[in-house]
Amino acid sequence: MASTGKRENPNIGITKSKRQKSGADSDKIDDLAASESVLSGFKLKTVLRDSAREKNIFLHGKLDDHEAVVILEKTPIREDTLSEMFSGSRLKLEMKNDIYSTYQLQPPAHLNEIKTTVVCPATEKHVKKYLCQETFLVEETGEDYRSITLPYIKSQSFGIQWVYNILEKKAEANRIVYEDPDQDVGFVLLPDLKWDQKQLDNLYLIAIVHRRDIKSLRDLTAQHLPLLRNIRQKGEKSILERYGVPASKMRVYLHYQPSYYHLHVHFTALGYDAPGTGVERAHLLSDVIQNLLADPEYYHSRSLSFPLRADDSLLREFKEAGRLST
Ligand code: M7G
Repeated sequence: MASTGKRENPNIGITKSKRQKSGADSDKIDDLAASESVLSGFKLKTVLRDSAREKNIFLHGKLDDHEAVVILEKTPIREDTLSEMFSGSRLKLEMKNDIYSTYQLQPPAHLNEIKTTVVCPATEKHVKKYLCQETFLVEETGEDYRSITLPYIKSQSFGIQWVYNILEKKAEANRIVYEDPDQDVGFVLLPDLKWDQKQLDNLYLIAIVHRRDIKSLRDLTAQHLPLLRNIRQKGEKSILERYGVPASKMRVYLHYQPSYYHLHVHFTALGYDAPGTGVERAHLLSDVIQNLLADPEYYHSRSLSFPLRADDSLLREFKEAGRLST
């Protein structure tokens, strides 16, 4: 994995005044202390997906009688922890042969943490999202969007209460990296759920717009150019200032289809193979801006391709409308 910079711990440099300004103390939902034993009652039903290479596992089960998805993920080893790792760990020899030997290294607990994400209560859609499945590419015309996709997302999409909680400072207020409060071109920039902020190699932030009337890329027209340019300029500047990562080391893009229909932009480290960066789903913000400059209605009229999972009901809608080539 390519390194994005030398500052290994991005939390360094977050000043107390910045934390206070973002309203951390008034945050009620982020009650971290109360969550310590939250997983002790988890009852596993199925393993949705696991990967030895990515060192993660996605589980579906029950937590206090609610459906729950739990994601466990081993995090990368940080260079700035190596000396403590070598001096403070137990080393158990597994085998030795000539010049070769392998060990089990047992580091202190705080260097051996597992990033854990809990979705509870989880909907059936959450469970399906993480289930490993065959996917199919759909080519959606502007007309398909209006007649098939739009009615579907109005009835079926994931809730976006978490987005409103962020915009209203009811959750994650202490994690905000930058905010432009303007209700037209403003946004909130903060670490994505997927990033533990322990190292820059897998840097992942999202910019969530204050406007509530833009569902996705499909709604964008030239009138949104000031908003998009603002996100790009101020997002890149804030990430440079906070983490020391320049724009040339970042991938800034939108997903189509997104999971959550409230406009947001992904900022990921260029060297990080983040989920959803393939050409069938990611649209670079710089390309989006260029396309809208060339044609103000580009995203209303153009066909856009995206993958859908085998059991996605939107796929069924496209099939029933005869819009899926087999
Ligand atoms: P997307 O393109 O709508 O869907 O991106 P995807 O999840 O299929 O990529 C939404 C982004 O928001 C993803 O990168 C999520 O990891 C992130 N995200 C989702 N939730 C529920 C939260 C949350 O509660 N807090 C934060 N900070 N990020 C979230």
